[in-house]
Amino acid sequence: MNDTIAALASGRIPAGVAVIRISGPQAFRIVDQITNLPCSSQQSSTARLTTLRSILDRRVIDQALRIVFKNPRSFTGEDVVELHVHGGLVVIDEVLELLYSAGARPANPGEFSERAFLNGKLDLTQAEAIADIIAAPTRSARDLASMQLGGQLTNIVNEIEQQIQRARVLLEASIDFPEDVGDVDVIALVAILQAAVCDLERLQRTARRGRLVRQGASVVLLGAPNVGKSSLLNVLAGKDRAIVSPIAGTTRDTIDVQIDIAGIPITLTDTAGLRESSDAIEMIGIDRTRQSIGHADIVLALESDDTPPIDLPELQNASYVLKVHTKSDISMGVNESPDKHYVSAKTYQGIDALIQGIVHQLLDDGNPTNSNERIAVNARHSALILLAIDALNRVITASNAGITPDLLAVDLHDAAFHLANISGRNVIDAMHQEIFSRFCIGK
Ligand SMILES: Nc1nc2c(ncn2[C@@H]2O[C@H](COP(=O)(O)OP(=O)(O)OP(=O)(O)O)[C@@H](O)[C@H]2O)c(=O)[nH]1
Ligand SMILES: [Mg+2]
Repeated sequence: MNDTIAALASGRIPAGVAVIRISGPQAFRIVDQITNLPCSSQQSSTARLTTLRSILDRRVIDQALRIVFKNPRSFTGEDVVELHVHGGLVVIDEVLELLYSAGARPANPGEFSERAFLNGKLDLTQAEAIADIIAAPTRSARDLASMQLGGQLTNIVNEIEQQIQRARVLLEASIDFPEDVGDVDVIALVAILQAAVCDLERLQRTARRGRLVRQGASVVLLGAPNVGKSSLLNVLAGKDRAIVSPIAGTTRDTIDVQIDIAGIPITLTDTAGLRESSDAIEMIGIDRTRQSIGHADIVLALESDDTPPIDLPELQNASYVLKVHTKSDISMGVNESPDKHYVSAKTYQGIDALIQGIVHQLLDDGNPTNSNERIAVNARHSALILLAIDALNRVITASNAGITPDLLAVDLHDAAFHLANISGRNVIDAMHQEIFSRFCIGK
């Protein structure tokens, strides 16, 4: 990180203002070449109006607001300058060219955050949270990411790591100082580890919600022609997106609508009604209907009194099927069943319950606390948590089987290593500090 990087930090241009960010040991020297007043003379974290000039002929390029952040009190921990220029393409290009010719290089994607991480300004979960905030498709996703940026996840993982450190201290003391400490207290060791596994499993159960809130879910409407798929899609979407008609076979192709249900970004897909057909275009549509089942998190299988039932082998492969009886306003109520949702696109009867059923199915993985968690781990955290749980379970089994402490220590070290990778912290340092703070090594 001896070099200095520069890039446009703000979004789509043209815009009123664009922010160009420069970070690195030469940031002030480089910016000084295109402004008159030296950066070092400006108080840190303050803004100042300044004229940007070309290096060779001192031609005026733009008026900019310059904010100077002196290291280590900056986002990256390095010297940082932000130039708020007028947000036109030509201005931005010219300023960046000048900065590059003065010694900066173009920043790689995520490089400012990477520097913040390497300089200890952010841990990995916080760096990920920044990316999540930017990509958040819904307010719920943004809320989750904000929590993570605030260090919520890191704090929880830290607490679990401390439990594991306590177990490691117990174990390593009996390895290093057997005369002083004696045999490992297996009951105490296992109790600590079981508590840690329990906490990790609780965290792990938030992964499903994390995936749904970050990446969204797919809900596909399926059924015979005229069963009311397009009508239901329009009601759920709150707008007339798909054409509705009494003519069977109206929808010929799949139609996607993005909706937000309980903070989960959902792609709702209307499909061509399933029936035997000799119409070439309708058959292509029906083929697409079948394909969409494979990608669906939930299939809404629609039936009504006035259309034939569908019997589709592909439905066996669908991850989840919710049965929906449509047109409840004109239904005769024959064969009523508690495991079906009765809805009407005309009177809206049963629509709220259907939405709740969808949310429940998406979020519920057998854990009642799941949907109320204020954090939700991502796929990377989840993979590391699973590795840590495996390692801890190995230690628990081996401890109960009377395996020697030095062998247990290997798996315990692994568990701590995987958890430290969640935040990206150096586990060895933590371990040393823990041991020296608890034992007086005076002899
Ligand atoms: N009474 C009543 N009629 C409905 C309801 N939902 C749909 N219909 C009617 O049923 C007919 C078919 O509705 P669509 O929503 O187009 O059905 P579809 O399943 O999309 O049909 P295809 O696109 O042909 O596969 C239309 O005449 C709708 O007005 C409902 O809840 N109650
Ligand atoms: Mg339709």
